[in-house]
Amino acid sequence: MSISRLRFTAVAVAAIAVVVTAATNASARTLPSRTAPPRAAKTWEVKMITQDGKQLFEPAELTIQAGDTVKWLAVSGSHNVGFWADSVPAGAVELLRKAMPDTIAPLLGVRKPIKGDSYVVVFSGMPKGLYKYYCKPHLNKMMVAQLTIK
Ligand SMILES: [Cu+2]
Repeated sequence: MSISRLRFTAVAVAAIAVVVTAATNASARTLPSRTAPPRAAKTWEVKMITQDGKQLFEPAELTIQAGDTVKWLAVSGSHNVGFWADSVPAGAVELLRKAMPDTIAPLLGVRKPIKGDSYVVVFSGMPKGLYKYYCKPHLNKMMVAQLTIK
């Protein structure tokens, strides 16, 4: 074998070693996210506010995980929480109907006029996706918001 042929072989072996090392590192990097344990369920707070002539949910967009709880807290004004049956993921309506306490209509909770009161829903076993909701008394003022279960 000539010197140049030996050099070529050495370079080729080194190149293969680099590729194998890179591939091993890549799989090592992605491993933790695949094996990460599910976190404990959380409780999130969404404020229901009337302020300066406006009515709003704060935050208006929230991302949670299935099993989490959302507590809508009355801060000012009188509000409620309602979901649109056609604006939640497939299969969510029946689960949501069972999970919502004190409803005055399908998927519509009672009003909470007293500061400090809250309306609480546990999103246990709910399908992933987008859940749009509203406050019935202030729907004409666009008091709307959304939850994402990821
Ligand atoms: Cu409202």
